[in-house]
Amino acid sequence: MSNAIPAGYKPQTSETLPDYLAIKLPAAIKLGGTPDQWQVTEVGDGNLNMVFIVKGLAKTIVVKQALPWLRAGGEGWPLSLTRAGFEYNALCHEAQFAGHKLVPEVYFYDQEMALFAMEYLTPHVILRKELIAGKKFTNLAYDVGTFIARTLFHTSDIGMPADKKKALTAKFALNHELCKITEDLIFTEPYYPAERNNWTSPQLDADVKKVWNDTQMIQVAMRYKFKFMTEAQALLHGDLHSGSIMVTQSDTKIIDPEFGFMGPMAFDIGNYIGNLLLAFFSRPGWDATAQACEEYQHWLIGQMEETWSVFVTHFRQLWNQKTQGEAWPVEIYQQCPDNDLAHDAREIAQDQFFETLFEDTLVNAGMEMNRRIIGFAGVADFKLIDDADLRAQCERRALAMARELIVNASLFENISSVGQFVLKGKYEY
Ligand code: SR1
Ligand code: MG
Repeated sequence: MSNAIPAGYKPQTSETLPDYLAIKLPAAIKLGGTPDQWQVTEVGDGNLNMVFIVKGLAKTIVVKQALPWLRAGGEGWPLSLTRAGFEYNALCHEAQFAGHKLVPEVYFYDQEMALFAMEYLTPHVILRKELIAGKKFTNLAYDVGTFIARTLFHTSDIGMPADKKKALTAKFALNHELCKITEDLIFTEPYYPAERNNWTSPQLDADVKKVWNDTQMIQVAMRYKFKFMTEAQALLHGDLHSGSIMVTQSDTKIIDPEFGFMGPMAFDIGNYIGNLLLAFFSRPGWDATAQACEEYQHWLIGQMEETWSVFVTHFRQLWNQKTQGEAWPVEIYQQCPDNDLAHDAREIAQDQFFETLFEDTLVNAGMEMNRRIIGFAGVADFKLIDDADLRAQCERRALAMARELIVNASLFENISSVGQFVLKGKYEY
């Protein structure tokens, strides 16, 4: 894929989209009525792309188009159109491995127009909005945990044949522009006075300066930047925060994998856990009473613990049943079903694997928390708290916890001990 703008590329508008779709939409997708009867609304509120809802008389679809720049940065922040293709490909792979129950269906992709059309999810709402509203979801942890387990397992050397895995690595290696955004915004800029940083000022000025002088934390951050850049372990969603998940009471869909690439597994899990913790620390800004705050915070910690344990259980199951994948190969670990030695060895191998992954996950969670408070891209959980003093108090506690996760990740024995530690609240920065 090249970075040049294709000759036929044109940013779509609510006015132009019906005529375009009338020609391009596959015949099987019947919106009903004629193009002049289709209602188009631009609803994109993310940082990168245009998103249209196209409502026909019989069916509604979503159309997502990349612009040659980053939506949140304007024309001064150019970004190649190829990201639409990476997102389309990531959605296809995720559906293949995690199933359509967890991933929206894509109807078609037009490379020249850097656009694809997909299922309209209704009555789904962005999870971040629901968390801010203090809502709870019964299946969420199970759905997110299994999504992460399936996509990561099946695209790693543990679950995928080496030739296919290397081909997948090559395919997504060209998504380097979006990787660079993550490398800059998560792993670099929060740790020095970068121009794009954006924190609650003046309330957090001193806290942010402490971060810039925290050599111990910065050394870990830089080590994890290197891991992010070099550990092509599995196909990541690459931006798995609560704004990339849509929910109803009974359904969960993971959307927006435009940052997809082959990277370290801990990045996806850590990103999600980091966002649950950001929600946790924002609660005093949202709940009317201390009791309501405490109760919802316990639910969020429960989500963190359950998501991790569903992920581990599911990943282990897939590993136990595997028939391919050259890492920890079946020839060594499953020579015969009654081979207890091989069985024990597999369990030990898995324990060691999850121990490393757990520590890396905690560091990545802390990195995500820091960048959402200090860096360019904040989160609504904090940003929408009007009272800046209260917001800063919440953010300060989140920064303190992020530091614990980054610097002391290896001291946490398991996910419940992280939960207990967060709830006890004995951390200061
Ligand atoms: C410049 S893009 C900022 C952020 O928005 C996306 O959702 C990613 O999280 C990215 O880091
Ligand atoms: Mg997004």
